[in-house]
Amino acid sequence: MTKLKNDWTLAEVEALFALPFNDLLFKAHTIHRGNFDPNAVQVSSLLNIKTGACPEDCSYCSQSSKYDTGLEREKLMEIDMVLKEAKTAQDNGATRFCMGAAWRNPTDKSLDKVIPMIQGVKAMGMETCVTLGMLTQAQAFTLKEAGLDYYNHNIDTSEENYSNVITTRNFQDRLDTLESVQNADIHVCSGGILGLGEGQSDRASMLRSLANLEKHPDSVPLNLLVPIPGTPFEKVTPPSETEFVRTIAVARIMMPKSVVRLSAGRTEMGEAMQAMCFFAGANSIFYGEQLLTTSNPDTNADQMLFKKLGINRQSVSTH
Ligand code: SAM
Ligand code: DTB
Ligand code: SF4
Repeated sequence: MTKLKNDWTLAEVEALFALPFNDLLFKAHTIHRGNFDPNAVQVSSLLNIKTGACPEDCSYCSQSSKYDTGLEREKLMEIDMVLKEAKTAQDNGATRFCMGAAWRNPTDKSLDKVIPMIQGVKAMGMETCVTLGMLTQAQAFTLKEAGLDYYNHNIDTSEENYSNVITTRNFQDRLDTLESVQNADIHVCSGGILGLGEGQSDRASMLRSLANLEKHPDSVPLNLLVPIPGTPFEKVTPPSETEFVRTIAVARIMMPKSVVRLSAGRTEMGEAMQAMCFFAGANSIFYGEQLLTTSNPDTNADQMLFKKLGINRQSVSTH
């Protein structure tokens, strides 16, 4: 198999962003079609297993203890409840269950409590994903042994914009965890958020950091910021719709075999916008009425949208 390109220069990525919209979309869709069934979209469901009181200061997040967002903190969820939610997600057609915790990093003790959750969800026949913050190499190996399929850890924005968004950790901390996850041979899920006050060259730089990892992330979630009252980014101007679609298209071109997820922010997107994202190369969504702490489109609306577009809900694989 030919090696996927991971030596992108910023100028090369910016040149993709600068293409006329139709040329960019045609290029991205052609690559999409060459690698995936263009009518298949993978669906993942999310569950927040530990809510709020996070010591990090991520300026977009409802769960940071630094901002008064009115969110009620909750301790780690009981396993029975987690498995009940996973069953509901599976009955609704999700093939992957992603459990998130508002931690800077898990302690070994808390990780021990998450492991039976992973094993329980896996035993139900679903793919498992967790997002628990920064990991040590040993913790990544422990998760691999527990049978974890995916670890989500977003780089969120460009290295250049990072300190405008988060000051309690740095960009390299994120890359270090991604390296530990890759070393443990767990599938990497890593992407970012659009609408964090970044410019186009930041978006190019963020995608460059993802595509220049030793191995492309298997899954690349691209979120549109869900503005949270009480956070510093409550009133940031969002990118235009075409700029969001452009970013999906550039991600598809740069990481042709990765699954690109149209993630948070879909409640603010109309059908045509979402359809354009699928055309540009998005082939996964979060499905179910709740993301972590905010809402997602209702499942009936998503089913109708898929029907209108002739999209099949299934696990996607490259060809
Ligand atoms: N605490 C862990 C961490 O930050 O890695 C895991 C949970 S954290 C909530 C998971 C991801 O959700 C973040 O990295 C960020 O990309 C995304 N996220 C959080 N708040 C968001 C928002 N308001 N809008 C869009 N995406 C958001
Ligand atoms: C990802 O990239 N987006 C998800 C998941 N990975 C963990 C989280 C979106 C959170 C949106 C805001 C909220 O619901 O709190
Ligand atoms: Fe904490 Fe994660 Fe929210 Fe940052 S994004 S404040 S690390 S829960």
